[in-house]
Amino acid sequence: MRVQLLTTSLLLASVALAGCGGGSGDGSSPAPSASDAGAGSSAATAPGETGAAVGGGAAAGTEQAQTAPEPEPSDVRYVSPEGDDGADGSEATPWATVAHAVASVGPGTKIVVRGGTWPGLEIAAVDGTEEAPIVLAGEEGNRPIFTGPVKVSRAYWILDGIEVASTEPVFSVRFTGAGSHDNVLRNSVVRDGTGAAGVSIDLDASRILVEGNEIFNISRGETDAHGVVVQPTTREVRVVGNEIHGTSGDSVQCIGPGQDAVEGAPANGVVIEGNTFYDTRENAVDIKHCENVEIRGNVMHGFRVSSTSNGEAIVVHLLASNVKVEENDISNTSRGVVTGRGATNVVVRRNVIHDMADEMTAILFGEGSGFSAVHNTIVGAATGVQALAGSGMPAVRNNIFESVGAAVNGEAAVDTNLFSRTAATGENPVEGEAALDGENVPADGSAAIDNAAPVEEEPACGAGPDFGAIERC
Ligand SMILES: [Ca+2]
Ligand SMILES: [Ca+2]
Repeated sequence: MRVQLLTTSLLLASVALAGCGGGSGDGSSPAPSASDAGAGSSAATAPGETGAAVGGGAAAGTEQAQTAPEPEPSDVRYVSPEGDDGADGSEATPWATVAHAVASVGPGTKIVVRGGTWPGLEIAAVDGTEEAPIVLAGEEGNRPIFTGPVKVSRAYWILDGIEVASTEPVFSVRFTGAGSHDNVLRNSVVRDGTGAAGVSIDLDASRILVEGNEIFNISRGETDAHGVVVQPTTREVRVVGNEIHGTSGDSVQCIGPGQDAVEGAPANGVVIEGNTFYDTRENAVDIKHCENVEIRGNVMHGFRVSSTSNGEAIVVHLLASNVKVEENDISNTSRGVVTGRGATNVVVRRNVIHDMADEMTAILFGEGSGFSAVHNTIVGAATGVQALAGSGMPAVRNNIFESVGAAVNGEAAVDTNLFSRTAATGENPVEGEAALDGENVPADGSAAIDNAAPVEEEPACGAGPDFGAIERC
């Protein structure tokens, strides 16, 4: 039995889980496997060269990497539409082109790009260093707009406060190649793309942080295009605190080798945390053959069945392995979290899945192994957990089922859940009012409080652990 400790927590103070499964769910006919039909079809095809395989030893980094305090720049240079590349790039006599600037500076330099429109850009000449990254910053309050794609193939670059509005049918922002590592895209806007993704991390790129951006209107019509795509052979990619919406595919997709992408090792160590995803034509997060993935603390809403998707907020499938789906808030979607098609070791824990569109299925386990649904709060769904044939008897424990038509369908190890306005099932059921407030937090007197199955190693507030996603203190 797996016992996992929560590393970060956006929703709760102290938490606990585990215990052992037992019992069984009530059988019912399986629903069609969540297929995300055509998932990745013509999705994130990495153009050009074929990436060499990388020994994927890196584990999913959770909270380290590029978050150390940033050194002050040792030099600041300027680029202005009124500048001159023959000048010195000082504030008084700025350069004229960004291309000249990015090829001319060294480690520790901050390049400030004045407002205006600029052509696409390749950062291919100079590396920063860990102690002295190179910053390409938009002018504050007057953000420069790049009307062509921005491609980064060197290391230790920070793109900060720019806008990329390329309508060329290629990735709008691309971190590519083994030389592209320890790079950051932050506080920026990527919009109006017509390529396979707004942002691509591909071909051996590593330690890339995409943070605090708005990425939207990335569309190829009825063909999928994603906000961010993480491709095979990459390592340690973090997508944190972004708002990604209005794509014709997913907000974030991690695509596997051979899945309409390059061959090589699967992407390894992907963290998708604290983002807001909504209103895409497919999914919020689509994880295919990638390894060591954490999807945590995101808010997701507004996903519907389309010609290439079953309307899942999160789909983990196609040989994805070691995936944690934790502490997300998922609503107004046809399906909440779906695993299957050979996925292994997927923990669905402490999510609040509520107000389902069409009152459909909150959590669906398809073919695969090592699945569990623990400490989730499921409110207002036709089906809480569906376990299809071949899903390996997933553990279903310490969840709240509130106003759910059928708590568990299929073959699952159901033990100790709270059933509120929901027919009880499984071993050791607890029946009572969850008394959830407007934020789906149990109110005083809730039957959820202190009544869940005790768990070794993990602390709980009060007399015992609470059912559902949130441990009240
Ligand atoms: Ca998808
Ligand atoms: Ca408690």
